[in-house]
Amino acid sequence: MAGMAEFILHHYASSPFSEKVRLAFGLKGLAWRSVEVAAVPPRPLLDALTGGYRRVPVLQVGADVYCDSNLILPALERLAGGPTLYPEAPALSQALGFNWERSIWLAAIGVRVHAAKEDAPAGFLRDREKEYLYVDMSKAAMEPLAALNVQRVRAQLAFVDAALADGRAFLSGGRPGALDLVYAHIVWLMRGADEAKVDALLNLAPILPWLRRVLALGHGRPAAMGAEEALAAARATEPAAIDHLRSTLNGEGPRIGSAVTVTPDDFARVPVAGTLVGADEREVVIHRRDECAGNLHLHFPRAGFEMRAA
Ligand SMILES: N[C@@H](CCC(=O)N[C@@H](CS)C(=O)NCC(=O)O)C(=O)O
Repeated sequence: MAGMAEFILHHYASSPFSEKVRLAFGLKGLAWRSVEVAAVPPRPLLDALTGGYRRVPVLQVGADVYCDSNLILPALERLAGGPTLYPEAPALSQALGFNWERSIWLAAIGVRVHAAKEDAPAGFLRDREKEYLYVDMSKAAMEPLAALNVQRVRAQLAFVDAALADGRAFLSGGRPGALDLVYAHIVWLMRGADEAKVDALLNLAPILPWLRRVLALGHGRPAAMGAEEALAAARATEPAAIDHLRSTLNGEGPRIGSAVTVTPDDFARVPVAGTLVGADEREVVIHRRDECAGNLHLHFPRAGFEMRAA
């Protein structure tokens, strides 16, 4: 099953959460298939796999679809070989990563927009405001908060400065891990508009050697794949048996076999409908059947998502 199936990442180049996953491929030295999706929907072939989950990145392994980088990294750790993504305290690293991304996402976008010379294209701004961020990302709307956003980001990055001050190569010590990737991809996003400006604005000099080490992990070995081919790969196989969850569901909440929706609780709150086939305190798995892709298991993290009876 998964051991034989290829890792297929649906992503686009400028997506920071995708960059986190690409760096995880690099850290592990993995070969993978790269399906480039549009930065602005519609993405009908990806929707066929995800049931409408609207965000990127998405990892496909045969007929198993992993939504959200916060589940994709643990899934890679379980399914792939190579160096560990969690050289220290895996659960703490996941908790800290989750909270860092959550707490800083809007401010980081604000810094990026502030550093950019021009607005993003109108269609992009419209889509992100209506369907994803629920905030206007134009310079006109974001500029009034620029100084505050710099403060917010700077206050968090001070922890990174301090963590690296003893001369360690990576946040957890001598070996790179997921924690490095979650901090680095947000800094990568902000610097994307104008490196020199952002380096000065955020006083990044003390952490640039670390950032360069993390980005030098690279992306592993991607090979391009078409979206049609990815759909065919899902259709050609059945979802893997669910044997990795720690417990079955008990107590409150929908029962296995019942109809549910799973919805992000922050951005792009699009419900995905299916039949609950597995859940523990970390992950929920739903089954859905798609005309083109066949039987699918969709995997979501519990943190940051809401499961409800449909
Ligand atoms: N918590 C999610 C966040 C993903 C996310 O917000 N991705 C951005 C791109 S980096 C996105 O989907 N933007 C809207 C879009 O591309 O449709 C994860 O870790 O995967």
